[in-house]
Amino acid sequence: MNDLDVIAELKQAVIEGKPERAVAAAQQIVEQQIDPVEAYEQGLKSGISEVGDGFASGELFLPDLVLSAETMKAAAVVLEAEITRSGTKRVKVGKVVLGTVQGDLHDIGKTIVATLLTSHGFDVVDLGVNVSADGFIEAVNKEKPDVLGMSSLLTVTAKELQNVIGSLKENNLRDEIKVIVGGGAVTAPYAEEIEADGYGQNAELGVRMTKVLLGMDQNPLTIPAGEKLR
Ligand code: B1M
Repeated sequence: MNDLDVIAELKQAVIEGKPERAVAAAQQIVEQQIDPVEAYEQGLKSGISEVGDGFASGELFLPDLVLSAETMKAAAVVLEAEITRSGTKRVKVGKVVLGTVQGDLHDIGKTIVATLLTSHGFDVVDLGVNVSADGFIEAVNKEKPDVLGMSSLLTVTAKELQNVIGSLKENNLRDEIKVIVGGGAVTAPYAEEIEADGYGQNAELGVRMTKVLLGMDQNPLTIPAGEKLR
């Protein structure tokens, strides 16, 4: 299979909820040395987005969503291992505490952001999903990260991002760290409104934004318009 065909097969396996097929396609992607981040976005993310659209329009149901999500996670393990393996081995460049906000159980996007940050040399503390404002504050106090990253996929949980930023201020921690937000429920204008320091539309842009915030990437031209907030 050529590169495009194998990515298309990965996407189709997610849409149809076939874990074995998805894992086999992911392994083939690794064998053919196709960029695993590209395969993640064009295969896995694109496939699960179609399933999400089908769910939103009422053509698909929760069990379909669950099956496709499980399929995506099975194949993601293979691609994430390759992203980690091929990541540059270097001295740690900064520390990031990361989690999905309270009330939100979506972990797939947050996990790929964690993997990509790790492969770029960041020390990542992944708090998981459904993390309360107190949970984030406790972790910031304990880990003393350079950056706090938060993910939100649900419209109803997006306000939690603002809540956590408020808690950081109340605890006199806001000036100590940079805050970056992302996930399907977040947009660049919303990130700006809640006074986050940065927004990542996808995992790669999230990593780039993290580097910009820490002064490692000085070139504003590398950040598409609207994504550089401060
Ligand atoms: Co849910 N879900 N879901 N879901 N789900 C959405 C988000 C939804 C848009 C589907 C739809 O209706 N079209 C909809 C939300 C509507 C809304 O609020 N606007 C929805 C709903 C309604 C629900 C439930 C309420 C359904 C129900 O029970 N009736 C329920 C809520 C549960 C809860 O959280 N409390 C629910 C449950 C689930 C499953 C458990 C079945 C499953 C999640 C499994 C899991 O994560 N372990 C699931 C899934 C899979 C989805 C969709 C289809 C896919 C999400 C995903 O994994 N995308 C989603 C529709 C969609 O997104 N198109 C949907 C792939 C992932 C790689 O992308 O997470 O966006 P994403 O991450 C990206 C970027 O956003 C960015 O980088 C990643 C890589 O590019 N990014 C960051 C993410 N975080 C970042 C942080 C950063 C920077 C970048 O810096 C810190």
